[in-house]
Amino acid sequence: MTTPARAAICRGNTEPFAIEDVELDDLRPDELRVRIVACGVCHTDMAVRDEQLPVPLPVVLGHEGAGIVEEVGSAVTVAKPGDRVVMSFNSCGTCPSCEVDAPTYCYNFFPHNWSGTRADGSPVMFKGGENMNANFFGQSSFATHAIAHEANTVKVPDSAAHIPLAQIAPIGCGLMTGAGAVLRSMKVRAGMPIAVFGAGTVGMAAIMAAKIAGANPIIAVDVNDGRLELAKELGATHAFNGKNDAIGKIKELVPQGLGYVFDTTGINSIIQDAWGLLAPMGICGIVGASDPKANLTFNEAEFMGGGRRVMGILGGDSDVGSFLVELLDYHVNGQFPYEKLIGYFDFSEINEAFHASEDGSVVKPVLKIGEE
Ligand code: CXF
Ligand code: ZN
Repeated sequence: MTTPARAAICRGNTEPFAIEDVELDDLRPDELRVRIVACGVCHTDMAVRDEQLPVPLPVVLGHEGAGIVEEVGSAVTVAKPGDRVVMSFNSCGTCPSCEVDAPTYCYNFFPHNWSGTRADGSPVMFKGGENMNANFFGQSSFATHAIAHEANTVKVPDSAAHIPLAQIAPIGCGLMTGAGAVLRSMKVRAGMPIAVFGAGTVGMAAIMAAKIAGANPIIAVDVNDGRLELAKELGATHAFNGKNDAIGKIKELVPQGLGYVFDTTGINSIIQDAWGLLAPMGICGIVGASDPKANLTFNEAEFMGGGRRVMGILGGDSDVGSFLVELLDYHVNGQFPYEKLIGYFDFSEINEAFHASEDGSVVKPVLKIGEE
């Protein structure tokens, strides 16, 4: 017997999202049905809407969901009915990357996250009896209810019981990516200088994490002065506008070079300028969505000679479960104050929430979908 739900259907960028009736499939052993309380909006949702990623349309998006578990399959151990949970991306659990707790590099990422169905091709959602593409990032949380999986569900720890789920929801994607890039991928060392290019959700999370790691100085670069002010509130010791010779100013501030540069812009010229700032053994982390046809060039001798590294990063090398709990601990302690990035919208305002992200007026829109 299917479960009725309401979901925001994405039919591409020529039509607004429309909230319509759908039905969820019965649960498989490793699945949970979650009543969604809130879901963050991420640029990856926009990339799918704009058909820049190979996700079939129409589809139910949303991959930063949080809610209350209603029912679990027979093999689920991560949570039980009534638990508060937050969801992230899905993974197979058995490939060589998953085996070493690196699920962001899951060999089977596409079928588990972007195929519109379960990995075995079966639908998780129907609309008027017809199959509907869903299971986006193993959730599709722009809906009143979602089917999630053992691998992408995290029980909210009791230490965060007082934090509203609407505030917890966005932790499973961009925030995790920026913080994980600093703490897990690049393993930023205390006392070392870092520059973060782009002060969106990922860049801001990287700045907060750089402060946690004890990096110094922490330099934020963006073209929006408002964002630079916020970056300073969150931990940046210096903030330079990219339109005003930020590279020259960084060279002046740290003449010996930077231990780390982190690019969230995906813009070739910025990445090339950024890695030109690296000190010996410096690491350039790249995470921005770039033009798939773009290639970077670099001077081989400069890289090899100084032991410099370029590191492609997905999802901040998060292992999902323990890293999200660690980030929630930092949040509860006030060391990861990402609530300053959030603007809340009602579910019915989903189109306004997307506009607010795109015009830059809100760093992290969060849709409030149901009661806690
Ligand atoms: C993802 C990319 C793959 C790992 C987790 C995060 N980005 C989503 O927007
Ligand atoms: Zn995302």
